[in-house]
Amino acid sequence: MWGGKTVTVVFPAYNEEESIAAAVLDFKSTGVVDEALVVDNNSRDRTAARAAEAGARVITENVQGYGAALRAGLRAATSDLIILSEPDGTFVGRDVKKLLAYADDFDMVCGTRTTRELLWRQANMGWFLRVGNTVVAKAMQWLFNGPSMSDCGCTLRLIRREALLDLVDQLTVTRSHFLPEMVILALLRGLRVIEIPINYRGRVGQSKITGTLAGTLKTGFAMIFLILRYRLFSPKRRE
Ligand SMILES: Nc1nc2c(ncn2[C@@H]2O[C@H](COP(=O)(O)OP(=O)(O)OP(=O)(O)O)[C@@H](O)[C@H]2O)c(=O)[nH]1
Ligand SMILES: [Mg+2]
Repeated sequence: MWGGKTVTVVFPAYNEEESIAAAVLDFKSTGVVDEALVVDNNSRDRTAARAAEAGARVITENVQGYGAALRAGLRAATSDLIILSEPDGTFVGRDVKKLLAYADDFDMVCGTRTTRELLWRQANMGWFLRVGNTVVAKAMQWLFNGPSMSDCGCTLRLIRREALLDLVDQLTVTRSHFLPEMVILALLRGLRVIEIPINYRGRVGQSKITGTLAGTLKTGFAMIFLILRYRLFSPKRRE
């Protein structure tokens, strides 16, 4: 609970048996997380069992993809405040308090992994990823009149329930370029969005999106096309 509001953390998970229990326990140990909701996305390992043992609610999403898993989690969460994270050891549980500190004043609080002081030594955030994430984030900021943004791909973020209900049915992306659509839909609705620095650590287990240059480029270009498509074809911002 946070200021009388219930808090759920959603973890999309595809073959994360090595790290999922530690992630659930880390976030729950903050004392403010009421529910850890793991979305098992056709894992072939013991992800679901390990998550349940650690005290998470586990649901299954059969449509494969990072976006499909996150969307299923957003639909299944019933709390007042919903936080998206990853169960691969990259995010730090105590950072939820940073997101929550802004939740009274903003509808959506996004993390940024581009703050040098908060990048851990093993973090997969070399100059190419950092510059790429920032350039795409800036495009979103300028084309949609958003707040200052420096990371288009940080899963760790918070959304208030009322804001989520306003946009959840409009989310269409099932694959890895899911996050910019969530921000654009929020900005088009005139919701209050802010970005804040969070910690970013090295990953446990195998990287599935930004672990290769090909994967990074594919996701990056998909994000750019999505942003341009929304800019060219979506209705004007709602005030
Ligand atoms: N890539 C991918 N990730 C999925 C899928 N379903 C759920 N996920 C989860 O989504 C998160 C993102 O995938 P990651 O492999 O961590 O990709 P990333 O965060 O870009 O890169 P690293 O953390 O550096 O490996 C992980 O927690 C996955 O377990 C899926 O179908 N594909
Ligand atoms: Mg990851």
